[in-house]
Amino acid sequence: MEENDVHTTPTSGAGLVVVANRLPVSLESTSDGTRHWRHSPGGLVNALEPFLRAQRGAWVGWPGAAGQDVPPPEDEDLLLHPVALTTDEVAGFYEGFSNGTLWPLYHDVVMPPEYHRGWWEAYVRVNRKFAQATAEVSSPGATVWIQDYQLQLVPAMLRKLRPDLRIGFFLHIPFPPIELFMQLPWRTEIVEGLLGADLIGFHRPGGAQNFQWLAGRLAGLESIRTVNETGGTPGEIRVGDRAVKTGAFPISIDSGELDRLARRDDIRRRAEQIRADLGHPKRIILGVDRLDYTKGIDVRLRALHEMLTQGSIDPREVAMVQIATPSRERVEHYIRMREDIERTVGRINGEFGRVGAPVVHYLHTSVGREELAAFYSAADVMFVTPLRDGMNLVCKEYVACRHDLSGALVLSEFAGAAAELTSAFLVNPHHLDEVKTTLHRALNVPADEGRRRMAALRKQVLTHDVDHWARSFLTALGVEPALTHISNRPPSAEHTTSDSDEPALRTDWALT
Ligand code: ADQ
Repeated sequence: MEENDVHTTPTSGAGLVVVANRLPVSLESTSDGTRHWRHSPGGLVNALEPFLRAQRGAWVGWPGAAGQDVPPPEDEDLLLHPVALTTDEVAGFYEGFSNGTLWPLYHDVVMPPEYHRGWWEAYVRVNRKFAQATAEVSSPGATVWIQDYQLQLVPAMLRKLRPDLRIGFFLHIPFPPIELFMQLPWRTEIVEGLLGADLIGFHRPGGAQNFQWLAGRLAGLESIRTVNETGGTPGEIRVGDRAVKTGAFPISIDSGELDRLARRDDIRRRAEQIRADLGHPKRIILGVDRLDYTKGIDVRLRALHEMLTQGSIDPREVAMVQIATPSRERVEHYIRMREDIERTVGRINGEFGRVGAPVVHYLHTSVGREELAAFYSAADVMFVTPLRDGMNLVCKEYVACRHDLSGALVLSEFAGAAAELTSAFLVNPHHLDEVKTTLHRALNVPADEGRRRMAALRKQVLTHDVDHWARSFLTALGVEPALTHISNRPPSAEHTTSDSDEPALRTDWALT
């Protein structure tokens, strides 16, 4: 046992604790040198903050700026517990091991992962900091829910410090194929780190299956039950006298909130304005992503370029909008990718645009929820082509905004969401000709077929929202559903009368 592992159980603290790389607030500096906290909304924050507040829970995370040790904002319903990181730790743990090793390795080595001992050491050190911070804020017997690939060692470290806790872990990115995971020099340490949890959740059953196999191979552990590919049966691994559960919990969005937003008059007017600003093209194609090489933005642009060149798309009739949030701007792969994408946009507009009428409208920015809902409402085709994606929330957001059943979704088979959204125009993003023919089909889909597909997609997205995800996970972890602040919205007529004959993917094994 390491010296740092000695810990005493506090007599007070929070009964429900979320641990994530980032806090739901970030510390920002203004030009005059003053620093202030800003709420940073996002899928995870929207999903977890309401019921954490209802429980007067705690959130442990990094405030997003190196070397800052500023007390967090006072909040009587939610204890914010910052984990301060040094500049070296940000470089080694975050930019290095998390985003230079694990991110590409877990995304099918779309870019080559780099393996550096110094990055690994920083990852271990920072995971220990998170485990210690969590041990300090958790009440006796508390439930702790650890999020994502940056914190895979925290479950075992925390269990050593606080064996009284109930620990859940959820991985938001894909768990890789076995032969890729086996590349990792620290593969056994990662598997053993995760096995400190009582429940390990993945988006897809395949991730849970791979993990179970690896637990046998690398940690010599026996699986009591294996995961069923339909997601219907959870797996269990025997670790000493504990049983570690694994299973699939596909994450989702607050679909009800987006549905209501898209129905609002001001959002509809804004969508009309967007169409007008684009020159009333016959068809608008939309891409919305973090600027990340896994998202396949280059695939979209290449397909569009070839279609324009071959004449299968008329540049006077079609406009594409690509909204790309700046992301990981100090990491080398991201710097080069941004240059490539912007060069391709320039090339397409140079060859096919006219004065005042570019074909591709590229916005390197983040937009607010209302503006995003207006863009989703304005777009005829949502173009989602990741080479690999754990889930992909953008495609679900688009569907939630299409209450009039118009619009078409082109979706990569390599997004976790493809398993649920089977009525989308599914496509292999590695096959450029297929991407082109699929985009063509989506742009020209007959109205009846389009409505039928969208109705089926909406049925899935509106009935499997983020509350459903959180409740499924916590129930499987053994937390009473009543403890969670889950809305009991009655399903709207539309949710129950879809004309789809697609069976919805069963995602709620934990409740049965
Ligand atoms: P991400 O890789 O960030 O998430 P995604 O699931 O698509 O990918 O979520 C992105 C979120 O950011 C969406 O809510 C989207 O609306 C928002 N967003 C993207 N671009 C934006 C822009 N320009 N302006 C405003 N908002 C923008 C990781 C995994 C995913 C997994 C999620 C949740 O990589 O596979 O679905 O976590 O588990």
